[in-house]
Amino acid sequence: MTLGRLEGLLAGRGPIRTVGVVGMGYVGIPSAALFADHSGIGRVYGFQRDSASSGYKIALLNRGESPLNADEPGLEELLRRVVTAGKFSATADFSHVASCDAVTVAIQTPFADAAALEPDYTAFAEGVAKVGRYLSEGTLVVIESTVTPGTTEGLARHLLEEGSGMKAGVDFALAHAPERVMVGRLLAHIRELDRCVGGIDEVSTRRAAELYRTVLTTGRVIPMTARAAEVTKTAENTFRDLQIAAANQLALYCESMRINFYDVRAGIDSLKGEGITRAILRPGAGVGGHCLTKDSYHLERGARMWGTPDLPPGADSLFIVARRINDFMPRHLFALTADGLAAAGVRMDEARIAVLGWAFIQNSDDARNTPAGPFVGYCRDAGAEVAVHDPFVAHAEDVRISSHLPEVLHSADAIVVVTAHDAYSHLDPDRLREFSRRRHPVLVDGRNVVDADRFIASGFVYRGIGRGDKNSHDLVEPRHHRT
Ligand code: SAJ
Repeated sequence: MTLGRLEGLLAGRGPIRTVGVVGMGYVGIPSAALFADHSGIGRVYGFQRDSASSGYKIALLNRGESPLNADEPGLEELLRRVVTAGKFSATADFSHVASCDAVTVAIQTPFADAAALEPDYTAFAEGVAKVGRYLSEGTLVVIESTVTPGTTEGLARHLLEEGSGMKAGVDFALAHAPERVMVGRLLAHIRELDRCVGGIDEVSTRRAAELYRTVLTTGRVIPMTARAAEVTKTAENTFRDLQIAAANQLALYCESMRINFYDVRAGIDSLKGEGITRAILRPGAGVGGHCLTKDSYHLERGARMWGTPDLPPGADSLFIVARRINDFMPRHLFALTADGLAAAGVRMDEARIAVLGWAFIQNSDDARNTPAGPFVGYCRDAGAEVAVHDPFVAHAEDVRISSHLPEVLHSADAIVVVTAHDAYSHLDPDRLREFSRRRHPVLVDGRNVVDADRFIASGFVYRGIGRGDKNSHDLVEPRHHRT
């Protein structure tokens, strides 16, 4: 059997022994450390551009320390082990790519303008171009970043071929293996979650599968084409965003029909049995983070890059409508707040609003694309004064955040729960009313964390997302009230 040129080059290299990982972020660092910890791999380079914002990571990593601010079980010890063993080092010198049998690229791919489906590939393209410049024949390149379907065979392939003067699928192997890691569980997820591995051809898929088998424990390689892997990654987050949007829309319907969304949710959940599935997620103040807020746009852009899908004429994409519903929720939270203040007889432009939670997700300091941002903007645009509390997030652009709840609650006309931090799951209405010094403070529950009846009984004006059964309750005179 005559081996194709690429197969011959890979056979000539033998098993993968030297690996490069581009992008020392929350995906690249654990990935590089795990490759370095494998007995069959002799050397791993962590490539990191020496930029003002992240160049500091190079020295930190070479001391065996992690620059990630989240608590990642086992990562610091693993880094120390592989650095001490001389198997891993971080560097800004991309010329070491020339000695790598495999190079993975884990650089973020945000959207410059999501509505216009315009991603910002600046950092990604810079990193891939540097790999191309030093690429040697027979090397495997794997794109791990979440990208628009078609980017691996398109932009990435073009930059690698242009930089190296070589041809993908002939002189070097090229694949996409999207990351599925979640902060706080990075090492576990790289080892234990199944890994979709998609080559631009069979030979590339096989070589990429060989690379990831070195770090997988219970996770399996799921081979497919590069484009199928790109669609899998963007679609798995698109479907989560869709499920959240469906819960949000149903919650808005329940509010207008004066019923409790959570009764309906429990009712639907009771539908069990063979082959019956209903994923009723939770409505809320909005969808933040850097996965769900962008991956639907990558999928949409990819689908349109490959021609015009056969869809009902004039119908908006279900996935884009879902994004609009989720991005509408901070606006709805503002409408509930305005309605509550009106019921309490307080003008919005004279109101002091206490925002509970800045992080985009409970019990985390991650505030990327947080729904609290637009909500605070709407309040300020309407003339209200805003104070923000968060037990995990200390700083945010043009917002002062306090971790001292009584300070934030002082003289608050409205108290709005935006993030479901555990700190807000046992709020006591009488204490909150004392801190607020208002006879009828407003409590707006954006995450279904408070007991509506207790707050109403304590004299609060209550409003809650999905709580159509409580949002027009009568005002109760508090038993005792000290101003
Ligand atoms: N949210 C809701 N209702 C829900 C669930 C979430 O409003 O029922 C909101 C959250 O408050 C948050 C946003 O959506 O603002 C995103 O929450 P998330 O739980 O999806 O957390 P992410 O953004 O960190 O998503 C990541 C993704 N993981 C990767 O991309 C590797 C996603 O695929 C995972 O499903 C998710 O973690 C997870 O399940 O933890």
